[in-house]
Amino acid sequence: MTLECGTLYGWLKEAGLDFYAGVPDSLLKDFCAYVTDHTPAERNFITANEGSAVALAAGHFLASGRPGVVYLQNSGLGNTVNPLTSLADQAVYGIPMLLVIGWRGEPGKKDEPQHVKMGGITRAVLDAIGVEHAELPQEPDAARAAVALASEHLQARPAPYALLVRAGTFDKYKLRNKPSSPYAMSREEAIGLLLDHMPAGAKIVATTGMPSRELYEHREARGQGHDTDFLIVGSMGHSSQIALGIALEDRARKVYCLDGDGAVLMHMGGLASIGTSGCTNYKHICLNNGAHDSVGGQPTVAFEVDLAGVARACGYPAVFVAKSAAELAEVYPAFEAASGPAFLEVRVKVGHRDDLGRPKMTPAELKAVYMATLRKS
Ligand SMILES: Cc1ncc(C[n+]2csc(CCOP(=O)(O)OP(=O)(O)O)c2C)c(N)n1
Repeated sequence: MTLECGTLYGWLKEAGLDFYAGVPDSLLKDFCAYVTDHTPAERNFITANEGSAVALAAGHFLASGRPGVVYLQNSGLGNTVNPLTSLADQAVYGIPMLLVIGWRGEPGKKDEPQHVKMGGITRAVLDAIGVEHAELPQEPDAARAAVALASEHLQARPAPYALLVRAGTFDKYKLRNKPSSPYAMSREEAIGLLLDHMPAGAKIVATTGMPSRELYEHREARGQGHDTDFLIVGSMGHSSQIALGIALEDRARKVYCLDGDGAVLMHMGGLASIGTSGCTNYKHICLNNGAHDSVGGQPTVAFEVDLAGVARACGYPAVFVAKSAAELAEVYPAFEAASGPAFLEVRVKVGHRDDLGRPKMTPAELKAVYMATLRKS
C-alpha cells in the first residue's frame, strides 16, 4: 500500500502546515509535483539550495507564527546544517519547521554510490544536530499518526522536526504545471552539438544528474572513452568550482564546465570566484532548461533571470547565449576563441529519454582515468 500525495498534503494543511520551501528530490518527486500543482506560487518556493529553504521557513515563522514545511533530499542535509544549528536550533532562536526528507541510500536498499554514505548516516546526522525525527510510514493510518505526532512536536517544542521518507512511499503523481519552454533543442542534443564543436580531448567537468548521464551516453555512442570527462554524480552545484580548481593548476589548458541551471543557482556565488579568477582558460557552459529535470522537472527561476548577465556582472569578460542549434553553431567559435573566463548559456527544453543509462564505471574508475588524462596533457 502506498500513500496518496494529496492525502498527506491534506493532513499537513489540517495541521496548519501550508507554506512550503525546498529543493525537489527524485524520491519525493510525486509529492513535490503535487505541492507544485496545488499550492499558490507565493506559498511554495523552490529555493536555490536547502539551507535557503530553512531560512525562508524561519522568516515565514517570524512573520506568521506558523511553521513551514521544508522538503529536501538527504543529500541536501549538509546544506541545511548551518541554519538548522545556528538559527533554528532551540538553543539559538528556536524555530519550528517540518523537514520532509527523501531518504536516498537507505541502509539495505541498493542505490547509487553518491547516496550510500549519507543514506547510512542520515538519522545519526539528525541526532547529532538535535533534530527529532521519525519515518513516514506508507500505510495511511500509521502515516496519519506520524503526521499528528510531528504536529504535536512542533507545537510543544520550538525546534525543527523531520519526517524521513523511504523510496516508494507515495502513489504516482505526474506534474501538470511543467515549465513551458519555447526552445526546441533538447539538452542531450545540445551536449552532442557541443562535443562536435569542442576541440578533441577537451577536459570537461559535468554537473549532477541527467547532464552527466547524457554525456556518458554520447561517449559510448561515439565509441570514445570517458577519460576526458569528470562526472559529478553528487555534490550538486559544485562542478564549476571543481573546474576552477583544475583551471588554476595549469592556465595553458582549457577546462570546460557543463553546468545545469538548478546547479548554477544552488551555489551562484561561485560565479564571482570564477569571474574574478583571471582564468582565461575557463569555459563555463550552462544548459538552461528552466527546471530541475533530473528529479521530476519542477521549475527553477532560471528563465526569469539573466544568467548570462549575472556572469557578466561577476567579471566573465566573454558571455554568449544560444537559444537554438543554429545559434549554438553560430556563437560557439567566438566562445571557443574568447579569452576567458567565458560563459555560454544554452537554452534547451526540459525532458530526457526514458531509457537513459547510468555510467557503468565507478566513481573511483572515472577519477583514475581523468587524473591520468590531466597528468598527460
Ligand atoms: C544538494 C543536493 N540537493 C538536491 C539534489 C537532488 N538533485 C539531483 S539533480 C537535481 C536537479 C538539477 O537541476 P539542474 O542543475 O537544472 O539540471 P537538470 O537536471 O535540469 O539538467 C537535484 C535537485 C542533490 N543531488 N544534491
